[in-house]
Amino acid sequence: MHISVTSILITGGLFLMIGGCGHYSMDKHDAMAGSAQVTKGTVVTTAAGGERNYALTGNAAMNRIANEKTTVDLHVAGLHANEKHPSHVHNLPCEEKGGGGHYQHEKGGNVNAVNEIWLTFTSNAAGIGHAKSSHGHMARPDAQSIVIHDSTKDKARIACINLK
Ligand SMILES: [Cu+2]
Repeated sequence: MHISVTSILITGGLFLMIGGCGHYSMDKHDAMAGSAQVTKGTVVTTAAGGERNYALTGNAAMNRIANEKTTVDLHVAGLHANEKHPSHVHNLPCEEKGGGGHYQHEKGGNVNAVNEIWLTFTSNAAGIGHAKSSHGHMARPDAQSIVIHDSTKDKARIACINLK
């Protein structure tokens, strides 16, 4: 009984999507049909990072997936060996207030890796860092950048990635 009701709902939903998408652009159609929406960017060393002699490279991508899921991947090279770098999705573009504050699923909620999208990593012996984060929420448009902080106590913003 439960299954048949579900299939009716799914079937009805598909017809609505097909009907509603017919004359939209490909991108809109894909979004409505549930394909991942990808925003991505390359690592840019900030002025503060440059002052500390970092010349970082790398990239990141955020995937907003149907059924309220978000995954983020980060790759960075040019770091010192074996250092822990706090990294997070931030809520402004890199050019505005250095990326602003942390993006939060529930605004004003907990400051942790559940309510925020953290990509904190420890670099390997070659100074390369990777991080992956998966969340059961669809990130809002204000998930706009990723900030990589220094391993030092001041957590200076050494790199930023605009997700577009
Ligand atoms: Cu941060």
